[in-house]
Formats: sequence, structure tokens, C-alpha cells
Amino acid sequence: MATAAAHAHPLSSISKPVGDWVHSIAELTQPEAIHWCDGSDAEYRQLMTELQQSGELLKLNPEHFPNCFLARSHPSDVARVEHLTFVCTTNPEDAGPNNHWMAPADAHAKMRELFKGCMKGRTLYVVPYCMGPIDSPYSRCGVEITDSAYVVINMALMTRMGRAALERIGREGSFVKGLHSTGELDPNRRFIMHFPEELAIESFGSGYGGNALLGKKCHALRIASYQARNEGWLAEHMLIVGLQNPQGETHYIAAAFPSACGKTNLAMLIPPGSMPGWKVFTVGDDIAWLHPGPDGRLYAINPEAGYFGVVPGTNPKTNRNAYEMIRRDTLFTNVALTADNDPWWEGLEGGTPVIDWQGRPYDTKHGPAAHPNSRFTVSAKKNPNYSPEADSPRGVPISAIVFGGRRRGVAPLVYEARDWNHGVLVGASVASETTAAAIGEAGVLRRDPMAMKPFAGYNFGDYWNHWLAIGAKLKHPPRIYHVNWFRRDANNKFLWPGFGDNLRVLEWMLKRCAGAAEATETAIGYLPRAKDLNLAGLDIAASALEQLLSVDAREWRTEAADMGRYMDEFGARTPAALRAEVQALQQRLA
Ligand code: SAT
Ligand code: MN
Repeated sequence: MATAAAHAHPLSSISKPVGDWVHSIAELTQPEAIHWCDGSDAEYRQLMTELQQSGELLKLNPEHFPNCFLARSHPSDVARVEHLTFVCTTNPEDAGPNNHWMAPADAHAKMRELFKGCMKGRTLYVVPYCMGPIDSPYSRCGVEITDSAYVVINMALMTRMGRAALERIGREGSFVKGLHSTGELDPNRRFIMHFPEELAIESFGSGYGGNALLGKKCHALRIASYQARNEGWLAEHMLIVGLQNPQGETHYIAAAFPSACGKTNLAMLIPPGSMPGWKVFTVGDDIAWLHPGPDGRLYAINPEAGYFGVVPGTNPKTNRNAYEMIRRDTLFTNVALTADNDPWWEGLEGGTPVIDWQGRPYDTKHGPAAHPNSRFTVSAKKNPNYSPEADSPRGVPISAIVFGGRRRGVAPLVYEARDWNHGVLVGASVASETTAAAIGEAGVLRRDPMAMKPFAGYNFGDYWNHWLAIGAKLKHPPRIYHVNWFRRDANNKFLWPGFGDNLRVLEWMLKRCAGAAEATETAIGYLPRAKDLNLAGLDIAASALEQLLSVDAREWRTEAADMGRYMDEFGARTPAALRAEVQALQQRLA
């Protein structure tokens, strides 16, 4: 039988709590070998070699795409599985109607049966990681146990993984315990369980993305949001971007959008040619941990160290930085191949697919060549606009918080909340059309408060209350905005060009923060008039701008009523102050 003691390891810094836990999991799962990850380059290369030998990774054309690889997941395992994701709190009310719930004892018993002996003949990898800069007081550590080498290399790119994390865990004592096995990849034996009260995660039966890279959504959002509530901070589904204006001042924005709505593109934005002098720096593209700072401002760190971005649609026009970044040192999952063994995806604008994402000869009757949720994994350091502040232990001060969704109507291009509490309503009201990032029908409008519907580790009622409490603590709170890059006209065409031109909207926000831009007051908040936006060099019809910057009171009365009904689902846990915001909105719309 395999035990932790039976396997020599080169790390001297293993603390007793970690050692004991690994030992007990090895007894349960019966691996053939145990590998303690040290996070070294040699280890990474070794794992990559093994994955190629086993056929799990294909080397891409080394001349066109040096050090790039392709992984194909099981065709039934291509996205997050929200219906199989549970938050297991003692009291079901604490998980809330926004989560699937299971009693902790029942969930542990169910998972124990699945994990029993599941690593026979496999290697158990121990993956210590730190979410956030290794020397930041805001960072939190975890250990993922997994039987997937693919998961290990993703964690190596996505987190600060290895020896330094293990040392920090030894000093701190507490860490998030994440147990993962790919099992048989049987969708009927697949569960992603969270135990926020125990700081534990158990994931079985999937090898994909947010289901398996436990540092990401499971730890940095579901467990961390719960921890953050107890400790007085926020764990959010937000990118963090620094914008340097032509005067040389840099301000930071944090922005929340649902999965596959352009967070990575906004975080890596390239200013349009008609906005000379602007520079953009990426701090993070998916997750922000926000702390009230000693000066009364809100500070953000990115807990991650890499990007797990959507590939389709990436081209030199939509995101030149990403397009260039993923030409080397990148791990692709579920893209197609050309005859040259180059990766190919829809929206690439060039090349011809010959092998689809499942490894079959490409045939349009099978659908797209690359899976719509195909991904790149790459270290954030490869981003040409990587912000030097991304490694700052105290984080960056946030001037504006932006919420957004993918909506063909109702929501204008941009509006500003009246104050923090109204901004919490604006965030809580986010609705968005579903995407391929999660299993289920795409294009269906659903409420996705703060873009956290799949990720809040506790009751949304309590979560909104916590947002209000954080605002009350901030002497200089960020202003709060809502944007909609996805508004369409009667012919279903996008009204706004998006991508780099989104900087025009961000510039207006920053000017508002500095008291240097005007707006018109409407029932839903402050909107720019066309003349308040920098539209130099932009070819856009006046009628399009009019639609983008209009508020239809009738539509918004329906919207406000719907929001009120949604809040009712959370009963007494919905804060009175938020209900008051809905009523005030309804009065302004009457
Ligand atoms: O699969 S992930 O959760 O990592 C990506 C996403 O849906 O945002
Ligand atoms: Mn995300």
C-alpha cells in the first residue's frame, strides 16, 4: 500500500498538517506513487515529457509555435458543470438559493466512495500553491492533491506553485485542502464539492478548467468569498487593469463580467490609433481579491499568476497582445489543427483546419473545428503588457468598479451608479446571456449578480450585505459603473465596436472620478451624452450612439420589477438597504 512515509520526497519543509493529510488521502486513494511538486523548471519539463510520451499532449509546430502544446479533453468534459457543483454548509440557508447544497456529512460520504482506491496504478501529485504574491499578507495558500499531470502543469502556469508556497503553509499552519481525481471521466460520477466551513474542496470525474484546477474558481472564488466575508474583504470575478493616460498618470479599474464575455480582452486592451499616449497594463484577467486599505481606498491583488483564456475569436484585430502572447510557451486545450500542425480556431482569420478539436478529420457537419470553450493556459509573465504592480504585495488602488453582462437590449453602453449602495444594486442586477464556458444552453438570459452566480460560496443575500458593509468602511470608495458592449440593433448587429474602443468608455469613467467629465442624470444613474465621450477617429452612426446611450423607462420598469422578484428568492437575507434601492429606482422610473 502506498503511504506518504513510503515515498521519499526532496522537500524538507513539509509541515505535520500537510504530511498527515497527504498520508490519509494516500490511504484512501491507494496511488502507486506520490510526487511532491517543488515547482521547478526541471519538474515542469519532466512532466511535459511524460505527458507527450503518454499521448496526452501533442507538440505543436515548433517553428511557428515554439514550446506550445495541445491537450484534448474528453468530449463530455469541456466546461464547468454548474449542476454538479455544490456548496456544503451545515445550514442550507448559508449556501443560499444561488447554490446547489448538500449536507457536509452526506457529501463527504458520497465522495469517499468515489475516491476509494481511485488512484490505483496512478501517481498522486501533491501541489502546494499560493494564490497571490508569495509575500503578500492578502495571499492565501492551498494544497491540491490530484492524479492528473495535466492539472499539475496548468497549476504551475496559473499559480505560484511549489516550494515557496509549501514553506508559507508551514509557517501559517492553515491551508485550503483540495482533493481532485479525474476518476473515469464519467459524467454520472462527477461532482465538485465545496466545504467552506472546513476550507476544503473535493472534485471527482472531470479534468477540465474550473472543475479541476482547484486554485481557480473553487478556491479563489467559492472558498475565498466565504473566507473574505468572515475577514472583511471581497473575492470577486474581476479583471484588474491599469490605464496610463497621456499625462502619465495610471489609474486602476476592476471589472466583473460573466465567463467568456471578454475579461481577458479588456484586461489586455490595445488603445485605438486615434487615442495616442494611452498605455494599458494587465494586473489580472479573471479574479480580484479586494481589501479596504489603510488610506480608506480599496486595494486589489490578482490571486492568479497565469491566464486560462478563451481561444476562439482571438486575432490581431480583437486582441493583438493575446494573439502574440499565445504563439509561444502556451498550452492549448481543445483547439483544431492545420496541416502544418499549427493550432487553429474560429475567428483566427487565416489558415485552414484539417483536424478538429476531438482529433477527427475536420468536417463542418460536426460543428466548429475548435471547441467554443477551447482555452489557452499561459503564464501572465508572457503578456507584453504585464503590470509590474501585479507582484506588489499591497496591491493596486481601485478608482472604479465596472459590472457588465452580455445583453442585446435594455442596458445602455455605460452608466454610473449614484453612490456605493446604488452601485451594489447595479452589480446585483447584472444579467447576461449564457456562454459556452459552462455546460448548458448558450444565449439564455439569466441573472448573474456581480458575475458571481456560479462562484459565490455563500447566500447572495448575505453577500450583498457584505458588499454594503465594505462600502461603509471605505472613506474613498471607487465609483461603480455598468457597461454593455454587446447591445444590438434591430438587425441583430452589434452597435458598439468593442475591443480597443472600449477605452473611450473607460476614459470617461476615469475623468468622472477626477471630476473632469460631464454626464446626464437619468432614473438608472448617470450616462454620458455623445459629446462627453472621446469619439475622435471612431466611425459610428449618430443613430447607433443614440440607441447605445438611451434609457427606455418602460423596459426599465420591467427590469426593476424583475430584480425585485429575484431578490425575493433570498427572503429575509436580502438586506433592507438593497430593497430600498430597488424601491428608489422604481420611484425614479415611475
Ligand atoms: O473553466 S473556468 O471556470 O476555469 C473558466 C471560466 O468559466 O471562467
Ligand atoms: Mn472566469
